[in-house]
Amino acid sequence: MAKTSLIQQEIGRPAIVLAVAGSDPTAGAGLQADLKTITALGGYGLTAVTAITVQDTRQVYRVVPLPGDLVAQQMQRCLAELPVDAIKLGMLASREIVLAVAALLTAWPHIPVVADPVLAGTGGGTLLDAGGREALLEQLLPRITLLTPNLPEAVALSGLPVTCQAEREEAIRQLAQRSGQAVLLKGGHAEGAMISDLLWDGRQFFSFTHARLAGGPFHGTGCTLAAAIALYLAQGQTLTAAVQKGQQWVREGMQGSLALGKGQRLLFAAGQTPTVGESP
Ligand code: PXL
Repeated sequence: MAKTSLIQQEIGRPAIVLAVAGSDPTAGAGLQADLKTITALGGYGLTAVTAITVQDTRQVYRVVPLPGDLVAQQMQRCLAELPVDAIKLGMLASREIVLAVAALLTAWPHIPVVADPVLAGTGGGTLLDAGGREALLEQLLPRITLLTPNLPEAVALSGLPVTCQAEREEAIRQLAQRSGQAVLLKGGHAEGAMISDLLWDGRQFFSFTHARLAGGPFHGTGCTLAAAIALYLAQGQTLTAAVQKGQQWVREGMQGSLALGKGQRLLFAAGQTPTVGESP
């Protein structure tokens, strides 16, 4: 069970995170991963669905975005009634949804927003159209507290290469200029036994290096990380602590992950690994 958080001790309720994301029927990524993470870490998760995906652990077969105003309405009702401490944005699917979310967020300027700029699934499939990318850069980024691109997403969004540390810092600076705030560039897509994630907190760079875990590919690591960081920020942690603790949570999920299907492994929280028989 998660320890009682600072906010829970101070105001007598769990931290509340509003997750805005697509539905993934395997529950390894998307809204389901967000909700599982927020709950497991002692928070209360609210959800606004952006799209329905059809997928298994091997690939994405279909994506149906919901109307932008429907997404914004779901968020609006939650934000107007409940004391939301942080917002996590995942797959936004279409330009229309990006614009609706960006417009809505201007009415809630003080809530931290962690955005995972989901462009494609681990198993392929376009999860944000080209018009959506442009809207994300121009309309949504200025309202983001922390953007968490992986290397391909950083290239697609910044238009810059990210093969070495200096290039990565430059791409982060470019994106940070637009968001005005923090960027966590996840290095897992590069080759090598060590993975280096680079955080720009708005003032300086922090490098987090960890050994690559064998046994991938893993499904939903990006969603899980962003949801965990949002939850830790909601609980009152500093940005660097939230990132470090979020990385630890994803690592535990990867270490306990299960090959339940025929494709990517599904994260499973350590400590909950089945005790009967061997995990598959
Ligand atoms: O991991 C990116 C992602 C985000 N959101 C949804 C997804 C995926 C990947 O498949 O399905 C709904």
